[in-house]
Amino acid sequence: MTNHFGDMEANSKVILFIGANSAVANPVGGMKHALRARDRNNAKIVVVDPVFTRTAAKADMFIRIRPGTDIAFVYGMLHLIFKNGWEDKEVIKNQSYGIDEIRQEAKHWTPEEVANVTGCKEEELISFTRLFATTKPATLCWALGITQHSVGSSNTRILSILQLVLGNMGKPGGGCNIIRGHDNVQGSTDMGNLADTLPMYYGLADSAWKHYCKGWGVDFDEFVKRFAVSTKEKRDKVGEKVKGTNFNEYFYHDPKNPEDRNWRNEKGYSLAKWWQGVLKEENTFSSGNLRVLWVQGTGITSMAHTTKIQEAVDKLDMLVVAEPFLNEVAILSDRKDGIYVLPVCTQFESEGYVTATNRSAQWRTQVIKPIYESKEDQEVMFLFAKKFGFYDELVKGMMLDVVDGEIKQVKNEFVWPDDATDEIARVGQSIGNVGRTAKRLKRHQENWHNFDPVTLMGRGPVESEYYGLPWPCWDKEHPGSPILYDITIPYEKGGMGFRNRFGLEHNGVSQLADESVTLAGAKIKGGYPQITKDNIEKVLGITLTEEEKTKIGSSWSMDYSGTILKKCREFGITPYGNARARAIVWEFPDPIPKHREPLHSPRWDLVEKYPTYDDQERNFRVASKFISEQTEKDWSKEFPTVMSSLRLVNLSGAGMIERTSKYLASITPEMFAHVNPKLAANYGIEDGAMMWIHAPQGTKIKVKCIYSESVTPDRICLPYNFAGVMQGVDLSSRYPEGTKPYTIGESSNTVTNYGFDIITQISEYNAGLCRLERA
Ligand SMILES: Nc1nc2c(c(=O)[nH]1)N[C@H]1C(S)=C(S)[C@@H](COP(=O)(O)OP(=O)(O)OC[C@H]3O[C@@H](n4cnc5c(=O)[nH]c(N)nc54)[C@H](O)[C@@H]3O)O[C@H]1N2
Ligand SMILES: Nc1nc2c(c(=O)[nH]1)N[C@H]1C(S)=C(S)[C@@H](COP(=O)(O)OP(=O)(O)OC[C@H]3O[C@@H](n4cnc5c(=O)[nH]c(N)nc54)[C@H](O)[C@@H]3O)O[C@H]1N2
Ligand SMILES: [Mo]
Repeated sequence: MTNHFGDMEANSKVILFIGANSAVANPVGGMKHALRARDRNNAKIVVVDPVFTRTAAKADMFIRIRPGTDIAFVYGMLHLIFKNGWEDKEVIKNQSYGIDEIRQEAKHWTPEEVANVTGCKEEELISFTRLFATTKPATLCWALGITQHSVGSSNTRILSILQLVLGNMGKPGGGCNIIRGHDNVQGSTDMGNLADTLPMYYGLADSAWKHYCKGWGVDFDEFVKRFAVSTKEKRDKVGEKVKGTNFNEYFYHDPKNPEDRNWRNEKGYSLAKWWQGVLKEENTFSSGNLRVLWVQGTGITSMAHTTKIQEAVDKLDMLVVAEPFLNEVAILSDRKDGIYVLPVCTQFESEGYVTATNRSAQWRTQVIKPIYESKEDQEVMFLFAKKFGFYDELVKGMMLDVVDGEIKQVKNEFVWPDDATDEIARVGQSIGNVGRTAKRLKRHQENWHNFDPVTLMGRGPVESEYYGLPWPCWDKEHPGSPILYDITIPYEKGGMGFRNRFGLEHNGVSQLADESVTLAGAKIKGGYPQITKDNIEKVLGITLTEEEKTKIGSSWSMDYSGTILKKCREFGITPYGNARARAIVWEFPDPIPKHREPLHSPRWDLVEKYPTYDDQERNFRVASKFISEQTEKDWSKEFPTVMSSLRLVNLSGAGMIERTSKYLASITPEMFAHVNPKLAANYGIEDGAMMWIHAPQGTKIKVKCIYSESVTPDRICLPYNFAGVMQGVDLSSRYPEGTKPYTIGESSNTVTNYGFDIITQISEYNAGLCRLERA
């Protein structure tokens, strides 16, 4: 999220919800502030969605598009923007790279072609584009309707490009407001609960491991022995350079010899496809089968392909579930041993900070001590580390600090969670986390009443700091950055240009901002590169002392000495550079976003014109099918109906927590799907009757048909918050005594179609196909 909800409320003149149903999913966050923006500023609210949602019911304009066609829709907007000269020519010339290619692609997307592909009306596209492009500032909000597709990552890029082209980036009331899902989902991403990077997006290269080892106070050469390592000599001799899908990522390995790999530098299995590592039925890249699954805080039945998950759970050596509620993955299998359920306490029984969708941190105090035999999450991890002999190394980082520009051990005991917070601040330089110390965050908690909820600005004891120190918060004096990429305010108030992350030039074009683009108050004029040990003297025109030279880290994000940050503060510049935003991601399969039909498309006539990607030999640790799946046959003949996900106000995620509440459960006592009466009539299914939903992979679920005009007759939508019934079979008897929730039902993820985003591997939850049958 580049901006924040208070900013949207105070400054936005148009608010687009695209692929977000905030009235249901974020009523207090996104929705309330949007409605207030309308009250305060007469802001217009527009919804672009395949379904007439509750958010749409509150909107000034609703445009219905077919699931999976957002790229076509946005190019249609760009087509009109360029044609009418509504683009921000200064931003394009001085702060962007690759917009010419976008302009070229946009030429193809005439209103006529957009209407053909997306199903919207030409007049809707035209009138909405005029409103969005000519009213400033305009903001857009997206969520899962954008990301949960095989083209999810391209979807997010084209929306960012739209805002760049219109000059809405870095402006109050503008930006891209991605309404993140769970409580602390931004924080958990920052903390690297991901298979492809160390915390704070450092990646997995050895430079990242070395940075962490330093911050943890452990020896790198010793540490890497925990991984299977091949010798460099061996690698260079037989190794082959294989291009990964992420930035600058290359693996050296002998493809024929899985033992000969440096596993620490390679992505693990993703949550979406870990089961492939157990079943090994498709190509996987690992030295053996996955044998143990440890689950701590994710529902699993909320993931796609529950029948595959079921098979995998059957085959595992061991499944561990460490959670406050019984995770229903534990009852998928009827195995009698090898499943361990560890009771973990809830957030109310623990302390620490969470990070909100706008990058603000919030400290939370323990309300009560953990009840019964439950333990806090970190305690479970500590016991694990003790058992496996690395407890000392695990906790050492909490007893270190920077003394005279070097990391040193400063005490022999740690205080949880304060010292963990300070360790995260010290190590997390890449997102500007250095200023987010426990002391400051606790002070913010004590001063809630002293912050303005609209500007986030503090007064009194928190004078001139933004609430929760939204990152980047470069150092311990920095106030945090409420709006990303705002160059009109100085460094010390949270200003910044675009980050220089992808080199100095590409195809002979400088990637730095034009000389006319200077951060307010900065002593360095125009664009400049990210600051490193090698360039600091030249860029800043200074000479470092010998002591500074020995202590300085290799770059701004790996400099425990703090030298780079200190010098940058003196010059009023951000350490990460002042660059151009790139519209071309040259490492990706689609350097500029392209519309590609879903793997199972209801429009066979468009598959040839807009085919999906080539099959992917490897992403994370597995192969994925794309074109071979898409063109196997015209799936829509047998499965004519599009299927997408729906969220419910009373249930959340895998739904176990709420379904164990009598009152919440009673609101939706059964699993169901919303079906247009016309579609249901074709199959003779009455309102409230049971029906089967069949999926292309041969799976089926039995759910209640609920008539709804919110969906058109070509599509249905269904909630994903149930489990406990599998393809018509009731699994009630498998719940340990006293753990069965008030309601159980089929998981929609039993019929979620095959399909994964080419970069992130998120599942295609929103544009699959199905067939209905009266039960
Ligand atoms: N009560 C409740 N609140 C929740 C949750 C919950 O389970 N229950 N979950 C939380 C979580 S984890 C998250 S991530 C957020 C998610 O928040 P949202 O993403 O707002 O929730 P969804 O209902 O998935 O909304 C996605 C919208 O995208 C639409 N859509 C589907 N396909 C497409 C498409 O191709 N293009 C476009 N433009 N739209 C499409 C859907 O019809 C739907 O209206 O909600 C959070 N809040
Ligand atoms: N078909 C379909 N599938 C989807 C989606 C969709 O739109 N459609 N949305 C996807 C999205 S965006 C998401 S985020 C996921 C959400 O799905 P999940 O990640 O499964 O979400 P929850 O059910 O909230 O899972 C939280 C789990 O954590 C446990 N828990 C709660 N608090 C704590 C704690 O303090 N410590 C520990 N250790 N455990 C705790 C709970 O018992 C619960 O089992 O679902 C995804 N799946
Ligand atoms: Mo989510």
